[in-house]
Amino acid sequence: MSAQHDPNCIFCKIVAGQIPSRKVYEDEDLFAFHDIHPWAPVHFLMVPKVHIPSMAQVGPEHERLMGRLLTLAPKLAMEQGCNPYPEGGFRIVCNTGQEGGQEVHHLHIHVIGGPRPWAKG
Ligand code: D5M
Repeated sequence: MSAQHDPNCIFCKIVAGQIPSRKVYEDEDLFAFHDIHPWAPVHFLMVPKVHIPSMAQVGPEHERLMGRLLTLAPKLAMEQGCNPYPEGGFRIVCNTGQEGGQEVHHLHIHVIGGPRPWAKG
């Protein structure tokens, strides 16, 4: 792992293939995989490959990366079985910090959808 990765981070290990995941998507900057504890019919996570602890550390140098992340999310949501807007749709959640409910400190967005009711939210 390079300096841009944290050897103790579980999501860095997933990106590096050191921990198995159910991969949804991968390119040079981004990685997406199914959440291990889904609370909706569609529930996957999208992460930048580079280790950024949370949204709180995002800066101007990440504008393109964050733009790509959010632009890709709707496409993957549809591919993963979310129904089309407006009857369908999806939810994007980005827990940030302890009070934001963040458990894994590698920036990630949850993309959640499918027919309701969901287990949570
Ligand atoms: O949520 C972190 C999310 O990460 C939580 O929904 C479980 C998920 N998780 C944790 N470990 C794994 C592995 N190994 N594979 C897939 N998903 C995982 P947050 O509270 O936003 O930090």
